[in-house]
Amino acid sequence: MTYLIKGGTVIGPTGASPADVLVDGEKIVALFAPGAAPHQDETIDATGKYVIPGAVDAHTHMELPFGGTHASDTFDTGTRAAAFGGVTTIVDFAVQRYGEVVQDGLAAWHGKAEGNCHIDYGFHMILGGVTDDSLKAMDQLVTDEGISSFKLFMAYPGVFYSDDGQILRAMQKARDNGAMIMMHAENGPAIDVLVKQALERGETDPYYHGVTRPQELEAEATSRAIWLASVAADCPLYIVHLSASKALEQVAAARDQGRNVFAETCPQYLYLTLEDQLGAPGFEGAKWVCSTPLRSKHENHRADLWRGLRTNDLAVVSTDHCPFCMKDQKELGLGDFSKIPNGIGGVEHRVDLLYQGVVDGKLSLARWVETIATTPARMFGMYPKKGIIAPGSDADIVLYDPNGQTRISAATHHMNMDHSAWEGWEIAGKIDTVISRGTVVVRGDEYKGRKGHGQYVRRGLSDYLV
Ligand code: DUC
Ligand code: ZN
Ligand code: ZN
Repeated sequence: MTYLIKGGTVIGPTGASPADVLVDGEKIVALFAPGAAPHQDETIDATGKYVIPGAVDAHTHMELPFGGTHASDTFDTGTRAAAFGGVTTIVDFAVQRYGEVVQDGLAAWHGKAEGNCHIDYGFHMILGGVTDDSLKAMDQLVTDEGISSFKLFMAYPGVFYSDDGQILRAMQKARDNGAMIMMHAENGPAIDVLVKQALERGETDPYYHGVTRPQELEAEATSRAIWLASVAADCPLYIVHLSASKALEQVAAARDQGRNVFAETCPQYLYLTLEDQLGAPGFEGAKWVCSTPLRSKHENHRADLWRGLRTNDLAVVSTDHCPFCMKDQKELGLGDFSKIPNGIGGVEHRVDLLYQGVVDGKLSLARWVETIATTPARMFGMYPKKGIIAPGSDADIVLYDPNGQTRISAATHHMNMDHSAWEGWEIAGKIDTVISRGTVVVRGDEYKGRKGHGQYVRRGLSDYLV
């Protein structure tokens, strides 16, 4: 089907301009000055709307096994919720557990996702064990499977943790095959000492999850990862879920030297705090137990992170979507914060929450689109198929109403969670229409998409390297 999206203002990484967008089948075929397009029988009226590329969430965890349970969104529920939030592509983390063959972990993730996704999806690979075999597998995944990024953990000893020697070996391999190393940068062994000491003092509430993961241990790990990448001949390095000022300083210093060091942050670190959320009365704070943790409102983290987004020291905003219900899941940590499954669900709200940053004067319109769509597509080898409104690109398009209003609540969200980290928040802007490869999947509050529409995206190497 061919149709024209008429009367809107197209926003891209270089700014805004009024334009009409011609879609043919699954692709964008042309952009026209307003009114200049040949007549089309089918049109979508975008008057008064921003026309932005479908958002790309490069960090989600559907069905992740964690802390004795599984993240509560399946690929079905999670990608449907993502579509409601203006997301047309996710990149989820396939998991190689310790001792498992990498390709078997990947096959398991394909098994979970295939036929169940409402929007397009790709995979990063979590390496739970760095061995000769998994290093070899990295080459095969880059060459044959469209997986060009690998996540390692400096945290969670005994679960996902890799030591410095293992990290260095994986970085050397990535340097050779062009892949990106994604790093969970927190000093896990030191955190485990602080956790044990806190529990011995009887400090068991969710608040202490934050206290026992101080920003120094994020900054130290970030710095160590940057040095290790330097030893690996400037292997491309991407720090995930950066939350703290001191960690940002490490990234900024490396970038000032022209290094291939990049970082993302997430909406929770831009808005929420250790005191107001993690420190909520009783067990309530469990809703916001995630790692890296929320930071203190008495320090400058949130302002520094917004600044980092403006200066591109933070290139991407992802969600680290990893939802757990309070009932039976977060509750596993009643009386012991270290047993609360780590994660916040937010795949549905990132586009709106970042638009609020535009309204608040913290981000330009162009930077909004760049950080939620264009740069993640470029960073992870999906551009220009994804992340841009341009001829030849997939017709992944969101009509966004800048004058609308969004109210967030567990009663109305579509994620499979019995609470919302953003309950009662009223924010500016509203998703109006979401188009995935030419098909309207959301119009207003109505769902028009279908399970199985989403296709696996084979990714190339990053085109964001300096
Ligand atoms: N952090 C989380 O909060 N959840 C899943 C894994 C992670 O690194
Ligand atoms: Zn992580
Ligand atoms: Zn994560």
